Amino acid sequence: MVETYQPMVGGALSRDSMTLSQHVLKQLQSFGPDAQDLSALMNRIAFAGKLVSKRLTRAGLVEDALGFTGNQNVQGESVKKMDVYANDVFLSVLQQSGLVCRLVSEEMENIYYMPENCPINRYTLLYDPIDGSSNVDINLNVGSIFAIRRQKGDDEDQTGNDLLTNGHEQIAAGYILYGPSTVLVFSIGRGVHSYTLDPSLGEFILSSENIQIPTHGSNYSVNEGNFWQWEEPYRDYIRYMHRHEGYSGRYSGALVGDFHRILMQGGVFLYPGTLKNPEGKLRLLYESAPLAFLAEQAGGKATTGEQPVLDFVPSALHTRTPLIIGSQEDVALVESFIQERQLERPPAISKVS
Ligand code: AHM
Ligand code: MG
Repeated sequence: MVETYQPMVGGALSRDSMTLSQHVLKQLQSFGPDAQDLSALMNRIAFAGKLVSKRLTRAGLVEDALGFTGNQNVQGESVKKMDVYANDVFLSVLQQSGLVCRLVSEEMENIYYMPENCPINRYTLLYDPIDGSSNVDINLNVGSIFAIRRQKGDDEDQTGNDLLTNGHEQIAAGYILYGPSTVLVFSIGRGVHSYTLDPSLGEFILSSENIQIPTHGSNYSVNEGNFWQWEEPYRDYIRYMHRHEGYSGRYSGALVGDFHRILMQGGVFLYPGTLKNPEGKLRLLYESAPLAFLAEQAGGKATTGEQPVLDFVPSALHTRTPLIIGSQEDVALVESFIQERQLERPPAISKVS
């Protein structure tokens, strides 16, 4: 009888060789056209991440990688050269893919159409090419955030109105964290998984499967420099944190990095409204909603303080929302301060007819 060969390193090797696209197909349990599309799309996003990662790694050594462009984006923020580079990388990589018809980016005022792709496929990519741009010039972590939506209708008049819908319409969402290693975290609605870029292979390899946010963590992440610009409930919450043992403040200035810590270790990130920006700083479609999708997939929670982030319907492409996101218990603690103050408010006087 011929003996069947038994691999000696089977378990370890099959894990080390589980690439992103293989893993997407495994999750979808299908090789059908939709699964192939999503797998190919994720592969293109991963490729964009590799290009951005490569540029960031060598940013101090090449011309024109660091600093500002001198222009402002649609939100009135100064644009960095790396913002433009990363934005164009996503455009170029997706143009070639044939898979994406429309792109919405923090760096572009209007929807970017790729008409040649529209008859073939009707996916929309919404993305923040460089999240945490203030970290770029000092070699600290930054990220890219993305969400994928399936286009509703033909959008012939190019209004993009079907995008002004809630976050449950996202079919996939994730981020790439450019830190000591480059990590891609995403969900297609079947749990949250992370993949680490192995530079020697040039491949994202599965590194954590089915990530669950701990129900409680010790970290709270917020820009306390805005303390006097917040509404009272947020100030009460921070006073509470200062007076109780067991909490650590952690704020890197890049949402992706701060959220990643919370995803892995628990805690809460918050960006409340301020006097200057009553809706906060973070944009719904390509910052808050994708991370809320991940948080919920990982057993966590995300709210605007008034409603779940995923239920929020934006009025425009670049609408902002306050964001409170992370572990169930820690988000609930912030909410309890908001509700307490609401209870204290005098009841509205009903009109007597
Ligand atoms: P950006 O995408 O323009 O970099 O803005 C988003 C970033 C988040 O990563 C971060 O949480 C926040 O802005 C930091 O803002 P601030 O400097 O006001 O704390
Ligand atoms: Mg951003």
